[in-house]
Amino acid sequence: MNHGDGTLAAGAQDRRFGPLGTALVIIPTYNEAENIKPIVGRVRKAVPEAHVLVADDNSPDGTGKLADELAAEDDQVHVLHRRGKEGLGAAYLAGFRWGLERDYGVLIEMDADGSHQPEELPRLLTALKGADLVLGSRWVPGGRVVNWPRTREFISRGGSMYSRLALDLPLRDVTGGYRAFRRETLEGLGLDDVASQGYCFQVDLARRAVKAGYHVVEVPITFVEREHGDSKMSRDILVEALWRVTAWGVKERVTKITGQGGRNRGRR
Ligand SMILES: Nc1nc2c(ncn2[C@@H]2O[C@H](COP(=O)(O)OP(=O)(O)O)[C@@H](O)[C@H]2O)c(=O)[nH]1
Ligand SMILES: [Mg+2]
Repeated sequence: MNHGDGTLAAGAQDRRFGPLGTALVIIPTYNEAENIKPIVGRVRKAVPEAHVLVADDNSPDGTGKLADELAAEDDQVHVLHRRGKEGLGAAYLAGFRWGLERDYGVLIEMDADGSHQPEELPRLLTALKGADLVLGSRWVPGGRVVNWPRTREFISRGGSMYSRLALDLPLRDVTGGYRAFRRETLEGLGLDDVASQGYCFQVDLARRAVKAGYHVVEVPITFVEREHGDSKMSRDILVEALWRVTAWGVKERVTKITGQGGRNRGRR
């Protein structure tokens, strides 16, 4: 479903969507000392009404302490200190829980390293006015990556294409981590049994949203490779994504053949 403006959409359309409410930008961090202050500053400037939650896994480089300094001087900045490194997925789940327990209407995923430009947040939020979930997308017309090594681009494009085909998803960027959810969408995804991490976590949420019939829209973004600090991407993260996506794909096909359930079962 191409909207002609570079976006792709999945799920029910022609629905009425309620007002958005206050947004919480969740930024998971592990060793992002050089990045955390600039990125939070850019978010606060780009969307002054939004709040920020830094979900830090007790970074040895002191990122959590720097985030505390920001929170001390700005009551729209919050910090969730976690015990130790448990992966991106676990940090987001804890951040979502924190936000859902409070009065936020929108929960946003964003990296700390500058790859997701806070200046593009208003475009994600505008799209969310007519959607349940907005994906910042590198692989729709108008989306692009800057300074990414060829191998990373190849892996990312390949991962999205494989997920799209294996899981029958009408989406181009399935592994991206720049996303805006309405509160109701997250509440409807059944987060309690999400066990996946890394890229797989992002594929898992996208797939749950599409299967549940939510209206998912992709908005083109410019993804800029980090200048400071190191990527936490690892071979383990890739292997996990590959086997989980394959297992989900096989399970869906078996379910279809045996006639138990099917697509768009459940909500809406
Ligand atoms: N809290 C937390 N954040 C993490 C963890 N792993 C990665 N991150 C953060 O998730 C974001 C994306 O990670 P990054 O290493 O840039 O992955 P890449 O962009 O795929 O290379 C960054 O803000 C990281 O600091 C983790 O185990 N715990
Ligand atoms: Mg990164």
